[in-house]
Amino acid sequence: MAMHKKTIDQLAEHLENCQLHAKDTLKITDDHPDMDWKDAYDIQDEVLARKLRRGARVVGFKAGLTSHAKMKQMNVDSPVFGFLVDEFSVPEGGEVKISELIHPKVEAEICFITKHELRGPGCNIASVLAASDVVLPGIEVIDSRYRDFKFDLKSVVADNTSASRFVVGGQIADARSVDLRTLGVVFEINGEAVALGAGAAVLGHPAAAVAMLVNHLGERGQVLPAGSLVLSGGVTEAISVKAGDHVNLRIQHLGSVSLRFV
Ligand code: 0L1
Ligand code: MG
Repeated sequence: MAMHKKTIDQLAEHLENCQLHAKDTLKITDDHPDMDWKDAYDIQDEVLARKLRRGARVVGFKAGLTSHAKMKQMNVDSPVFGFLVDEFSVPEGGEVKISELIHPKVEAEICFITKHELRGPGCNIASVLAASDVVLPGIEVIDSRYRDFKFDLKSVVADNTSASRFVVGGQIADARSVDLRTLGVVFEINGEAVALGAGAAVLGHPAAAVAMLVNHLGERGQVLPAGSLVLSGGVTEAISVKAGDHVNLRIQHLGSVSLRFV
């Protein structure tokens, strides 16, 4: 169904208000069962447009649900894509206020910064590596606006794939100098290892998630600009957090990055 622009605007306003005021909602397909993928990404684009009108700056993009662990956890079978703006960014070792979120979870991610513009269709792992500058560790804080995480994928896309905060840091490495498939990942909460993984958990190679993002943008007539940060998706399942939790992500050869919930 091609939704009316007025409905798209209303749903974008509703979802963005839920994000800004940490209020949950029922999944939007309950009232709009015929919403299609284009409608869902159009709503996400309108959420972004609202932020840009208020002066936000796009700092990157994210691929989500790119590992089998995450797909199994959420009972879904395909990746989704979203945007990152400056208001989501947390400084390395910084604090995230639980009161500003609904039910946050953290994800361990291998992140890319691109050096050249990437354009789909036809983007693949090799084109991503050739256009990438560096890779580095990142923790994504996801916070679905849907009550009790009860949603379907189209509702998740409209809700900018649950994006809420992220931190990147650690020790950057040339994207071509490390084998991203075999990088070991240790995710710690309060000093205890809570999940382990390796880069290959993300679609066999984390650059494959970036290529899928680029091809998705290409279908919508968009490109991945040079200098973009891309979160390639959680290597392990997402972990719920509470006030007082200190989260640390260590990635082999890439150092560590952390944040604290207060
Ligand atoms: O970053 C992601 O893996 C997207 C997750 C979207 C669904 C969720 O809220 O778990
Ligand atoms: Mg993620």
